[in-house]
Amino acid sequence: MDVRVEGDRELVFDIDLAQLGSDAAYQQNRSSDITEPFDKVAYFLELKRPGEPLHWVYVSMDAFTDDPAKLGIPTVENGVFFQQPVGGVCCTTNTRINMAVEGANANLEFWPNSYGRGNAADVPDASDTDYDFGDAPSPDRPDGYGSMQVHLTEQKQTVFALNHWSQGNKADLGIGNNPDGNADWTFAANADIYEIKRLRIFVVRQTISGPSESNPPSD
Ligand SMILES: [Ca+2]
Ligand SMILES: [Ca+2]
Repeated sequence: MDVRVEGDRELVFDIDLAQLGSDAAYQQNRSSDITEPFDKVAYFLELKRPGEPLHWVYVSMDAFTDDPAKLGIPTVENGVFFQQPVGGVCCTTNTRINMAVEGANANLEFWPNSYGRGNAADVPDASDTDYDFGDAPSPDRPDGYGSMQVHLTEQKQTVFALNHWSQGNKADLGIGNNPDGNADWTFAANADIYEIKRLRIFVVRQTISGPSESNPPSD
């Protein structure tokens, strides 16, 4: 596929997921340095298991907020809560998972709450009985399990999932649908299988029309 940078990309957060815990420390937090408006946002997750190549997924999408601070890991303190569709999604990965798309639709499940299996947001074709791309955050458990998931909606494909980050190396973490359990990695408790786990989050300003920004960072 045609992958090229269309526009100007600026780092907002750089997060070593090995450092996760009840107090998520970011290696870089530039959210207060982002002063110009942006059109797109992008998430770049790299995971490496011992003895295997580094795997990555890069997904960009139409900006769903104008506040860069709201692009980070959802907590009660930062008020990040997005349960909604997003458009203009481009996704590339070096895994074998088929999720290369341009201009697709995705849906976000970003919240700090615990959640149930019900398809509370009526995401098309999501399940009421499985943890998947349509689940139900619990209003009475706001400081709960936590979900940070991007899903390709029509493809029923988890792009990436980071759940239960307060558990640090027993957080749930994966690219694509989990082949061995809940598709959205709920209860996988597997973050410790990765020796490298790094999430970078960007804002992007598109400068030319055409295929959307879909090229991961090269460093
Ligand atoms: Ca569900
Ligand atoms: Ca889910």
